[in-house]
Amino acid sequence: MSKEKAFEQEFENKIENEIKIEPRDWMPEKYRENLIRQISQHAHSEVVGMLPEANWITRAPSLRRKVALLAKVQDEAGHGLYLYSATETLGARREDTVDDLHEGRAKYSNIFNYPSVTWADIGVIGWLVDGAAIQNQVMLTRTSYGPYSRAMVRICKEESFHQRQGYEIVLHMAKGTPEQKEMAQDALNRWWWPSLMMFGPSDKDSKHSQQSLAWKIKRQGNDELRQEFIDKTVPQAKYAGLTIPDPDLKWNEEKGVHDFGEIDWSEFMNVIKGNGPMNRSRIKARKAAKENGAWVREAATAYHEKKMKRAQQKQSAA
Ligand code: FAQ
Repeated sequence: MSKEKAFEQEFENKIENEIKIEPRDWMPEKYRENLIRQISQHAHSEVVGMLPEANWITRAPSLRRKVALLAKVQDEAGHGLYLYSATETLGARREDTVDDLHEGRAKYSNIFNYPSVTWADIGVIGWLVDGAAIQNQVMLTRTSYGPYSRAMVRICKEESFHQRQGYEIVLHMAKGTPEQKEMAQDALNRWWWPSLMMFGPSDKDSKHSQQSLAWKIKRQGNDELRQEFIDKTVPQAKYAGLTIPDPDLKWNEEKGVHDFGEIDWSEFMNVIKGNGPMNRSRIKARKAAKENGAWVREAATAYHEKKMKRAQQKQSAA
């Protein structure tokens, strides 16, 4: 058996036996590339995802709400950092990954290209967007690549807190004044369908799913996760007294799941191609953050270099 074949066999055995692939292990080039694609796009989603919520930090209706929102937005930054670090363990350079986002070569979640226009949107983002993120990411704690799987364990714990804080805002508004309830319903109307799109295209149109499932990068298909999310969320909407904006939504007694209406995939394609309501504004904000933070990176590099030089001098003097 050639050396390459033996490595391949060992890799396949590990996948088969649920043994994590670690950064120094041999892996097929396509496995590495697919992971960098998925993890970096996930990282970009976390970082771009800070923007619609950050929009409301200064206008949060109470100190308690402000503290929770601040903590949530900071958590998302942390998630982005763990995930960028995970791509670095695969040989990607952070500068290149970030440039890919800024130059439109990399995608990020469709959902963050919609505006957050009222306070109720912050509740609905936590409830639905973090809810969908958890639904998708719990399976990723069992992904075959070690650093990604370990990052996902912590991320999921934090996302659960985010989902709770969002649903609490929604409940509060839905049980509040008629105006507040109307705001909550309006936010649900606008975020429902884009949230369902977060799970990606239908399995039959998903170009990466088959291989990603075989390599256990993904552990469940897009449609299965979407269905589970709908089945969990419908009773939550009912409990809040809100209506899911889908006239075709109904319980299917035979299958034990909810049937739901047609998703507008042309809207999804349009948004992920860069033509959603907020795409340009989101990338502009990320580019500005990079430019405005240049002095911090320079100062940190200068400090690090000075520290290294001192350590070297000390070592050669000893
Ligand atoms: N948006 O073949 P598939 C969050 C692209 S984190 C944009 O099915 P795959 C936290 C896909 O990249 C949310 N593009 O792809 C938070 C591919 O294009 P490519 C992000 C999408 O990878 C909450 C093409 O379509 N979560 O919300 C989307 O097997 C609140 C074909 O699709 C993750 O990234 C989409 N929704 O399955 C932060 C989780 N869906 O790359 C702040 C990890 C698909 O060939 C506030 N990622 N595309 O050019 C995954 O699990 C997978 O990547 C999927 C897509 C399931 C998203």
